[in-house]
Amino acid sequence: MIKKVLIANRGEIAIRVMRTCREMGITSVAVYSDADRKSMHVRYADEAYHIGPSPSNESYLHIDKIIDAAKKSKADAIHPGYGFLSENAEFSEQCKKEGIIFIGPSAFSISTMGDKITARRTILNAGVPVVPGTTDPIKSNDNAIEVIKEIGLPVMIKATAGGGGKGMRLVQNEKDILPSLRAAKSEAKAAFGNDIVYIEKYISSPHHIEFQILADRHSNVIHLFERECSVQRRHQKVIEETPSPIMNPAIRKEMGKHAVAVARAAKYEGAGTIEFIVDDNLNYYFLEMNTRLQVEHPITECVVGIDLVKEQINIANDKKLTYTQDELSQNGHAIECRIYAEDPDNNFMPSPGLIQHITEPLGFGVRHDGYIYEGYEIPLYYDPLISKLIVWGKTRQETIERMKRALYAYKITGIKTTIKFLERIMNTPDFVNGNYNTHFIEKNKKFLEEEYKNDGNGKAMAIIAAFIDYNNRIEQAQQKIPPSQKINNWKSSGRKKSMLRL
Ligand code: MV4
Repeated sequence: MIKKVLIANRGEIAIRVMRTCREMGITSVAVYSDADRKSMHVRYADEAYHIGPSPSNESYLHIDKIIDAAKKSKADAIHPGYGFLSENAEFSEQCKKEGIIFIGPSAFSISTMGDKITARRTILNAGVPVVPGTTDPIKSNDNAIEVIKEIGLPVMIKATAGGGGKGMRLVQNEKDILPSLRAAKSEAKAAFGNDIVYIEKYISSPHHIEFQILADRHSNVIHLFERECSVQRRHQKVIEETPSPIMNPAIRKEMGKHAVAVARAAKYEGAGTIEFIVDDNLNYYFLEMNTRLQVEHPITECVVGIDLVKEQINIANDKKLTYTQDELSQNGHAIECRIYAEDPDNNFMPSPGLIQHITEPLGFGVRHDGYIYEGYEIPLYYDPLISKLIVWGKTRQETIERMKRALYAYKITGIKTTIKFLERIMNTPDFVNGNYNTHFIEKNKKFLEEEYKNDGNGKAMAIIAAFIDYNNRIEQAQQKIPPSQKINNWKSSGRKKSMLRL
């Protein structure tokens, strides 16, 4: 049984993992770099070990230093959080060799899904829809031209070692094929030391919808429904919500089954996420699998009522899942806003510096996962994410109103943050009526550049109209479903689900 966990991470996620450790009676061990001597995760832990200089390569990404700290502290397990070493197959393997439990999947699962061509092959064999395209590396210029003739333009050229948007090129015209191929290859070579690419049909204006899965070591695999992650800026997610406004029960069930099949095909264990792109007609395609706990996991926790870190630890302890798929349901709605130390009015320039004042939002339905405090100086070495505001509500509309209330109450001075940008999104008709895809921020650029003021003008009316539009659309979608399967998204108060899970 795990008694002591070293958290190989920093910031909000390190603290989030420590919270669950404390609930489970597990001792937590922090590691920290020079820049993080005064970080909250160090104070929050039961013990802390210095692992080196500020640059990640010499600290949080340094496998030997982290394993050393685990040995020194006599930790029996390591939780990698997200980012850093969380999807590093070698790290998972090293831990195993040293007799330390890695709270995450095997090196095999990580490398199968980390190589996108291998992932596509694996998934295709499991009968899951993948984006039409190649399952072999592109061998030459002629090969690329030949393949694109078959698939038809537009296409995406993607690096097999890529993911999250790196080493990717959209090709719309024939004359751009070879230059784009070259660019994708050299970008991939520089970023990953591997220039192998594959080609996919381009799905225009997609939604990004992902499924959370849990797999134990006893062949039980379940999914915890979807997260809608289409609100993003330059491949960085800004807002996530669940349930997805475009989903219906039939598609949800189908995609959930496919998500479970992907996890089984990868011989997965622990918590993982299957990403799909979904077009306006609800055609969906596997995109990639993330073999880690994700930033946006709390919205699933709120709506499904399960502590995902607790499940990760139980699974690492060889325990069986204590519930089946049929026992899970989505209760209400949750939205996460990511707060970055960036200036939304200056092209999202990073804004590190000293926190002069912080007032965190509180109250019913509000969860705040952060790590900054007054007098703390945000270092420039790491991710600019400073906190996540997660809000739960009975209905989508209530959740949006509650999020606006929480954003209004959230004050940070000393640095620039994205709080006001998030408020503008909450007051954008396309968001309010759930009518958005991955182009949302681009499409609403003008709107999102202006300060929102509720002065009873046309803007305020447009938002009210958007709420009405959304509710009507949901009502109509529900009416197409046989009454036996109806789930009521905005009047769940009558159902026997009394526990609010936050
Ligand atoms: C695509 C696509 C359209 N068609 N692949 C972006 C990040 C990486 N995970 C894959 N991405 C995309 N792949 C095909 N065949 C559009 C995107 C994409 C995107 C995907 C998810 C979330 C946001 C996105 C923003 C732009 C492009």
